[in-house]
Amino acid sequence: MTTTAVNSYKALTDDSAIALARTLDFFPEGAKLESQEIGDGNLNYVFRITDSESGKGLIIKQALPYAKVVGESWPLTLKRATIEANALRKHGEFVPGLVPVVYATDANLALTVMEDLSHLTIAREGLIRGEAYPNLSKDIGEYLAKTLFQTSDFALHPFEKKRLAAEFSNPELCKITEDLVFTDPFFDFETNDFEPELRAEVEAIWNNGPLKLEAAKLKKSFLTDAEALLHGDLHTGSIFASDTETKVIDSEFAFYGPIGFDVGLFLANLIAQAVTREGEKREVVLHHIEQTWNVFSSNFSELWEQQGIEAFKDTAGYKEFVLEKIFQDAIGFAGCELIRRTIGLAHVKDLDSIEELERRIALKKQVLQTGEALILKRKELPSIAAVVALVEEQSR
Ligand code: SR1
Ligand code: MG
Repeated sequence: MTTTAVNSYKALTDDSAIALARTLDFFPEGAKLESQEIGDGNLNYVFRITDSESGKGLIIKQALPYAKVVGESWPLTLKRATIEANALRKHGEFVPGLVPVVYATDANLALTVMEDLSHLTIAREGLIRGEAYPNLSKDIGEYLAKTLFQTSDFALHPFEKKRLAAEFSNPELCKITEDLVFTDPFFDFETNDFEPELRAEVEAIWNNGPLKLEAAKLKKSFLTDAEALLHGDLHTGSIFASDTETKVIDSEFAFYGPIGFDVGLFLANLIAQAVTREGEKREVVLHHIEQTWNVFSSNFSELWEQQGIEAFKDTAGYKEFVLEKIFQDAIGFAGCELIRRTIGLAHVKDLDSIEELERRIALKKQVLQTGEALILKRKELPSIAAVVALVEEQSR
């Protein structure tokens, strides 16, 4: 299947989603099709179409012309559907087993038709229920290394890299991140959302000059460091998982940005999960944090040695310099993500679903402190083990 026929934009319903699915060369003629809207994200509708006899299914994702999380008062480009489909396809060239197959797209209807992954669970949901997902960090470490290295100047001809950077120009979605991750939580802006019990800690952030200076530097890196084609929103809600499989979805925020951003977002969301756990179950997530970085850096290093095209690739210390920058950026971005997921517009269920107020507030204060420490100490932390030790220190 390729691009479907030209249509003008109209929000899909269950009936029109089924009608559209029938036009694709996927289900047998006359199949009894059912549709269910299963989207639980902030921005889109997601229809699962299934053949009730065979159980075979596909997903039709439609971008809405506004952000669902806020409503029609926040208009949002439909071009993000094309960005998402093209990013899935581009990343799929390097990690075919770790992203869904895209069957068809329609730019006018802002649709992406893709592989049904309903046999898997959104990693955030499973992790909240206490799942371990033994392959998660190995798979995401590999996903990060391969997608980011192969779309960078270390692997691509400069003309091709700049062509891709132009193709994936994504100003509106980047603006969401620039505001919600890097700006609003550091000021008294009305998009912020936090419990009154956190006001003293939040005001301390707004008044912390050295912290704001480091946040400004990280924002500048996000704005200007066009290093690789990022996923752009790699939190645990953008990943489907089981004990044996991992698939990265939802790449509508894709753009050319700093490599450490994808790494840091994933690490932050693991940290936000780890703090809610105790004992062995916590160890599992702490191990995922270490393993993500270790698998990423060893795969990236191997790709550098075997496939790197940079003239300076064998210059002593250059690879180490590049990996050190990625590490420090990742830790700083992780700090920003932890702060915004606690006091900004879009929270994480890992923390918000804790019913007991006293425990929820205590953990949120801890997450804020961890976020601040990661931002401020990112250049002093010598290893991922030191990051895990810092997370543990904040829990005491
Ligand atoms: C208005 S969108 C809010 C958040 O949801 C997305 O998944 C991104 O993380 C964004 O910051
Ligand atoms: Mg998303």
